[in-house]
Amino acid sequence: MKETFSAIGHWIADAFTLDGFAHRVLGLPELASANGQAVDNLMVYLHWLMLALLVGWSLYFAYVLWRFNAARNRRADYEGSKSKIPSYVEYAIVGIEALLLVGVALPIWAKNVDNFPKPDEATVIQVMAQQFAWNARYPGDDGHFGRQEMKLIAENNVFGVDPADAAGKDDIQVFNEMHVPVNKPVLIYLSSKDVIHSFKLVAMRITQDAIPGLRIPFTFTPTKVGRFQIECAQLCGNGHAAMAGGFIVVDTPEAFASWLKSKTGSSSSTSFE
Ligand SMILES: [Cu+2]
Repeated sequence: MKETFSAIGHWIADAFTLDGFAHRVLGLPELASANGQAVDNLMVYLHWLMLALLVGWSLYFAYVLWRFNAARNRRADYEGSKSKIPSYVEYAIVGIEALLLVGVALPIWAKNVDNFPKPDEATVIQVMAQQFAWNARYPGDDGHFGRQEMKLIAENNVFGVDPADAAGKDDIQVFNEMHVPVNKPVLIYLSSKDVIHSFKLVAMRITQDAIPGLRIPFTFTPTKVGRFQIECAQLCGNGHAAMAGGFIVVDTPEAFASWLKSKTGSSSSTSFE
């Protein structure tokens, strides 16, 4: 009996740690990136606040039902309560919410849109979304993307690659499955060839809209080897759901190197493997 109580006590204590609350109580999906921890923590802080409000308001509601019931109050009081406490409580809640927004949420966002890794310290990928799939391009062994030009873009050349440029000879182009090495920042330059799509990787806690005509950088650092589904987070047409056919495969550095080697020379201006 004593052990049961102690086990339950431990479970409850653990459920109220940051990680325990995120996964046992909120059931957040698996986290597989370094940048995602801050997002999960924010989720937990928000829900702790919501929980405190739920408990607080419920207690207050019960108190009011008791304090102002008909048996205790035969005649209506037209003055009502003059207490300042409700205002103070409201100010405190607004203060906590402002703190979460300005002190926690904005810094996370600012860091994610401002602190990009240097290209030579990251896995750099160009991603071109289309109805209804993902094209991806790697710079190959030389670390340089070949020349690209808008007017060269065609049905079978979504990145507008110039076949005459030698720097593009070892570029790699893949369709719907991109590999990255674990524990190294990934820097993606995202665009779209037709409508607005959105590159969502739940496990990495990353979502970025893909907008035709723009090349938008975003970054994440994968921390777990595995195969993670990419979803399109903007309704982009009648085949929208098919965009969940995109995957990021996080490899060990060795597995990534051999994958890259196996694909070298695949950029020959086709969008399909
Ligand atoms: Cu889409």
